Amino acid sequence: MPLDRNTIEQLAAHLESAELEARDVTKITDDYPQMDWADAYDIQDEIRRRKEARGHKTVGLKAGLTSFAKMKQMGVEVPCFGFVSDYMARPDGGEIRTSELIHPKVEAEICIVTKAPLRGPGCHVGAVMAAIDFVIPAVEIIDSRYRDFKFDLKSVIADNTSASRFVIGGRSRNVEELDLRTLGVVLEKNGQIMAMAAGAAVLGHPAAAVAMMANHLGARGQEIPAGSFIMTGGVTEAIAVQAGDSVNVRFQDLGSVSMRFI
Ligand code: OOG
Ligand code: MG
Repeated sequence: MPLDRNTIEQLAAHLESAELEARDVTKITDDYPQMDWADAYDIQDEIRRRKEARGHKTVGLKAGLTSFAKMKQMGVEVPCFGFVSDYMARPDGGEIRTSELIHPKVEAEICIVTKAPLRGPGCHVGAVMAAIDFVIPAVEIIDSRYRDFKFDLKSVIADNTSASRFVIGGRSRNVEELDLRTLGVVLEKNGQIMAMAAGAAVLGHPAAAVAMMANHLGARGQEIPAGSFIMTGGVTEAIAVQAGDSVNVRFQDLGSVSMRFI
């Protein structure tokens, strides 16, 4: 852990202010090239602590960069993990204010809610399947705080994996009713199909992203509690949006999730 506690806290304040003020910043590894993975997650944990101390509830966990399409788009090869807070949630069919954001992009995500805790090491797809209470679709609106959405993995982890807004919608289903690998997803913007994929785009199986998350948290002495809402990561590349755009994502067997950007 090359960064001392003071620097971790300073960088967390720096990145969280950029988020809350919708202002872009240069990537932090430019100034702290020596920072390591633990530092990056420590900065993210400090951002979470700051939000919770102000009364914001952490309402979900997210895996990011879990599909090849996303890894290729962002030029990285390893998934990352973050969280979402209560104030980031927007209703299905609702409006999202672009003036509160820097350069938003939308992602289609297959999500799960757990009914049992998951703790690594050794967590696998089978353990995750047994712990799924239900499956529900969502659209994540990511908004990197880094200029032009350009970052490396450590910088984006520190920036809470670009978490910004999310919309849960459609309908929930029991996992036994679905094949998470072949579950089709069609992402439309202004009525035009922008991207499509199946669940297997996420690490071969969306539950693999959750197993990876449990193993990652286990290495940090943490677990995924029962009752957690977890986004498994965008199945396609992320699509840029601006004021005036309407987005609708159709999920096979799970209904659709839509929103309008104003
Ligand atoms: C990082 C967050 C990626 C996903 O679903 O892949 C993410 C980014 O691309 O800005 O949330
Ligand atoms: Mg995402």
